[in-house]
Amino acid sequence: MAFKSAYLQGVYDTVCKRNPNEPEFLQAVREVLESLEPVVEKRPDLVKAGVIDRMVEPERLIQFRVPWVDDTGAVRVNRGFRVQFNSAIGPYKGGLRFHPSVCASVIKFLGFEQTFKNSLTGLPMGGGKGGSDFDPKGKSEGEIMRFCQSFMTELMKHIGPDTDVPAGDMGVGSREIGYMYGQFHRLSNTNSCVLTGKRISSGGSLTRTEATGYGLLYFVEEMLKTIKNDSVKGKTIVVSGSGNVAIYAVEKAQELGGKVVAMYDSNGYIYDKDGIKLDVVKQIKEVERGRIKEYAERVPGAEYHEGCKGIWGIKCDIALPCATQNEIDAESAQKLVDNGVMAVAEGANMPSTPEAIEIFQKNGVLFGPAKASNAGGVAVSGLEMSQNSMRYSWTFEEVDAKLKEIMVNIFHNSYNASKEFGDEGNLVMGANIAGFMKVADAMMWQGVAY
Ligand code: NDP
Ligand code: 2IT
Repeated sequence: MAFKSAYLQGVYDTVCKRNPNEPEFLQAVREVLESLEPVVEKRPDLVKAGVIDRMVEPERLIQFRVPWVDDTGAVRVNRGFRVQFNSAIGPYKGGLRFHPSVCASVIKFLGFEQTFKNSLTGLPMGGGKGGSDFDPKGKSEGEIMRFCQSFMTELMKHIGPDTDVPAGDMGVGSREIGYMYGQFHRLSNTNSCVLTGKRISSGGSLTRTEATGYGLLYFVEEMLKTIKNDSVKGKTIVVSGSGNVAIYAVEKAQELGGKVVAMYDSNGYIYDKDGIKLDVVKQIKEVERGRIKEYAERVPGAEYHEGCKGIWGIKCDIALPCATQNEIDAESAQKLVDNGVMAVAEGANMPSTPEAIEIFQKNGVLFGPAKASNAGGVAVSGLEMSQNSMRYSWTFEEVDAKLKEIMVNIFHNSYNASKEFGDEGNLVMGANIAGFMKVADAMMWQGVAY
């Protein structure tokens, strides 16, 4: 569909021309530009200053070779990336993803979205993202460590506590952050805050592990309360994925009285009508690094099904996609709607296709877009940076309270922006506009600096 504004159409056409074969990046840009239609009408000054034209072009994209030696002595080569998308409101900030699907398109869509997400947190963080097509699955501890060390040996030339502060994302958890931090620490002879998601003994923040999942549920609870005078309590919930975000989304959902009945990994899904036993999932995934199918072997009455898509056919009140991009397509969205889903909120980045989002919105399903609903992880990363600067640490309860306040504010700022710009309750539009405004303001104030 064409844009109403000829200016936005021109911006999008240029992005398409400059970034051929990058479908994920174009998808993320298109969604934001569509949300900005009412903004360009009201703010010709932003158009004149080329703010949007500048925002869709990354400030810097670094691509590098990552050589390492596997356990057989063979030399292996992977590709590393860091996109430094926008630093108008603070140092570049965003995770590192290790997954075979990583390419420039994926890293750029993530870095673009991160800019608006970080703005929504209210903390001074610009947008960045990075990673590698390295696949941690099936690698030994030694291989993971050598890869991480090689990756950081190059990445460290481009990052710093006031320049760019990476963290984890898919395939990068505490283990990988530790190996990268160790290498940076050794080569720089500093203990500066150059990564977040650190272990507590090395300057990490309490609640960072739980932050994205917990934050997602704080967002959902506030959305249900404000729009439907309802809550998570008593709701049947499906959560996709079984990694960091999914596990702590399940934990908080259960604490709030919800019943989570299904989860998956990239091989298949489990269904437990009595409610997922999270200690079993944690043991399999966090301790043993095993496969989700083992859950059904350990818990009587639980089922395992090969393949992922079937999970969206399970009847539920709330669906929380927490695995990967485009995991909910139109067909899956329609199934959820037909089964009476009332709310969908994104823990993963861009897990719903544009067609799926349209189906949710047309059918009155409350929809929390990733930029808003999964911002809790990076928010606590921001709080980790604050604590490191202060040489101080807050308690779990203190960080958790700040996280909750940030998520509640993100919901209301997004909701209020949707009202102000004429489409009350459209949180995709509201979050995009609310995130955009702060970055745009900073770019206007700083002149044509970037
Ligand atoms: P993890 O690596 O801990 O977990 C990823 C999960 O998603 C695994 O269960 C994985 O299964 C599954 N998965 C990956 N690819 C696919 C696929 N193609 N089909 C089905 N399942 C798949 O990552 P995180 O939990 O950290 O990240 C999950 C999502 O949340 C990502 O989109 C990430 O960008 C986003 N996110 C993460 C934040 C964080 O703080 N970690 C913050 C905000 C967003 P398998 O093990 O089989 O690969
Ligand atoms: O997508 C995300 O927001 C993250 N992976 C978290 C980034 C961070 O810097 O904590």
